[in-house]
Amino acid sequence: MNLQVKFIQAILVFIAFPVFTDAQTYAGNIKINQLGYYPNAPKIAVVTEPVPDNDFSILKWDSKDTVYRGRLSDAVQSRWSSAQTRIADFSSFNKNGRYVLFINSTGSSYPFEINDNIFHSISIAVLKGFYFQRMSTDMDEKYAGAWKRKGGHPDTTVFIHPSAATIQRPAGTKISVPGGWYDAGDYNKYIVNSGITMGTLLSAYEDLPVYFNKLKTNIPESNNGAPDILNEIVYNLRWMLSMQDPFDGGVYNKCTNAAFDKMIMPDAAGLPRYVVQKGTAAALDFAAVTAQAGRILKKFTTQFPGLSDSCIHAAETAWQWAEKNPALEYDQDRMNAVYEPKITTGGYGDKNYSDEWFWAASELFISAKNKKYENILLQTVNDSLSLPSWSNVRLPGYYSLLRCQSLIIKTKIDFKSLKNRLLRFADSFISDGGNKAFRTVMGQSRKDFIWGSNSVAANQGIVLMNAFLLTRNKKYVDYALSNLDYLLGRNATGYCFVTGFGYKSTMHPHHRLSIADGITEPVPGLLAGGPNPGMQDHCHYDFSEPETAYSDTDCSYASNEIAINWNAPLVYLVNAIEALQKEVGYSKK
Ligand code: G3I
Ligand code: 9MR
Repeated sequence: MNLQVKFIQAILVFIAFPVFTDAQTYAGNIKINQLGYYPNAPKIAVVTEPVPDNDFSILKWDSKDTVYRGRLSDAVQSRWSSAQTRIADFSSFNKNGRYVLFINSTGSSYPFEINDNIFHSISIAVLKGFYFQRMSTDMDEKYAGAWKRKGGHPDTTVFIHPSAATIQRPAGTKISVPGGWYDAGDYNKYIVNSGITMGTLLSAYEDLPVYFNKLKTNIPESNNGAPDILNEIVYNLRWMLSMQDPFDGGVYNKCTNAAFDKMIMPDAAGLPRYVVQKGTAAALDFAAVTAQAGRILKKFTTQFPGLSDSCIHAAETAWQWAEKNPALEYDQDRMNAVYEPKITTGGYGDKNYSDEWFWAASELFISAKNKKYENILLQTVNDSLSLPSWSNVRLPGYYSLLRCQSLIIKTKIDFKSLKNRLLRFADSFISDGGNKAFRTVMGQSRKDFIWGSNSVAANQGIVLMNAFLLTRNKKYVDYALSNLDYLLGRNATGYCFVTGFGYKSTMHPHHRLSIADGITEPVPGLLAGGPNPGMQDHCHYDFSEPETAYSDTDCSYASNEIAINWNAPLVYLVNAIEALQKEVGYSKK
């Protein structure tokens, strides 16, 4: 059976469960990774009080035979909700099979599996999620299954917005910027957010090329001899390249409607599209992505003739534009005070560019080896580290420099201190044991619960995986896995946040494609934003504490949208764990 068939079957199996099983037969207060565990990996479930018993057992799913007995820990008060939790640790049980966790007074958990390659299907699905986000193209049943659809937003006639007018391209000039991925639940495309997304996916490939060279996602390009992760990346890269003004090297912030589309399918949309004002963050993110893509694509000139060279050239000209415009903010309110039509779609406005300079200089230095970039790096290489997000891209630069040890040790950059700094940062997530109520790294701090909090969990996982790649110390993977467990169900909401997977799974994402397509199941392989006590959407939330403020409703864009910059770190995390399962001894073979 080929992978494509398996993938479709896997998706059908996972989404079939919520439909065919009675949710009442499972105890919702047992929070568990709803997919399962590798045989020799840590295995933890969390039970929320009240639980009168002190014991739990693991039963075979079909025969209900008891195969393992354990004791629940004492209760722990969660710091981010009223929940009190008790831990069920069955790490020492390592026999392959399908099981439930059972507690006398409470009942059975959702079924889960113990097996090698436990995250194989979801690893493919979250990367395939990007295919489903492609714009300007029809989705064939062969690739998209039930989610086949007509293309929309061709973006071959897009207007220069007055904020972006130049002598060569006055307001109203028509340009063509087709393709790319929809950013999120909306139908616009934003360079800044594409930046961090592409950097994360490109880094996944650079860190694990042997694994990704073999991974197929059943997309139209699948048999062209290039890895599918790169095929998917190139779909968005070609769009990004079209967002550079050939006359000056600057990069438009976004291609957008003036206002968000209604909840309609792409082929029903038809509002005018604009490219808006250029900006420093967009230019530097673009430079970083194209520099990184340029060096990776050097090995794939047969599949992508000329693309590698075009990328490096685009990176250098965008950098030169940024040198002339070192602090040009994209401030949508200020722009709207001056120009018509007013643009009310996502802003992704950023005022601090030191991280963008650092990231672009890192990628350009590695790809073009020019000393001038090294000098820029030396200025801020010792600045403190923080978790990546669309507006914070210092760490992606670090990851790339650390990946290129043989180059960096020949420079004035101190590789050892770079490495120690990353390791200290990784250790800061685990030094006091993380979030004790759920035994995850996620939730160590209140600040983890922001708009898109699930990407915080995934990005913490990437920091830890990078620490593993630098040290080969397995403990970092164990901690990264705890955050994957979080995303797949071991969290205070009890949701598996990836569409199409698990038993209690995100069903109503704020995602126009999923809302308008008339199919009950959402488009699969997409990560919901996650708990966000900000609740800026004013939708109905059953709970409002930091770790429970999640609303699985179409309405909730602040907790239940999906976005490319949230999916990308999950692609990295789950694929990296899957790729390294044997090396760290999780799987038996
Ligand atoms: O910077 C402050 C920080 O200092 C403070 O501690 C924190 C407390 O919540 O807030 C921080 O600002 C937040 C900012 O994101 C940076 O994380 C804002 O409150 C929050 O409203 C803002 O949310 C962004 C949201 O757009 C609204 O602008 C999300 O990060 C961003 O992912 C989201 O992106 C949208 C696009 O605009 C449109 N497309 C969909 C996409 C996903 O929802
Ligand atoms: O659908 C939009 C979503 O993609 C954005 O993340 C969000 C925040 O910018 O805005 C959503 O659009 C809403 C708009 O902001 C307010 N009116 C309702 C819109 C759709 O529910």
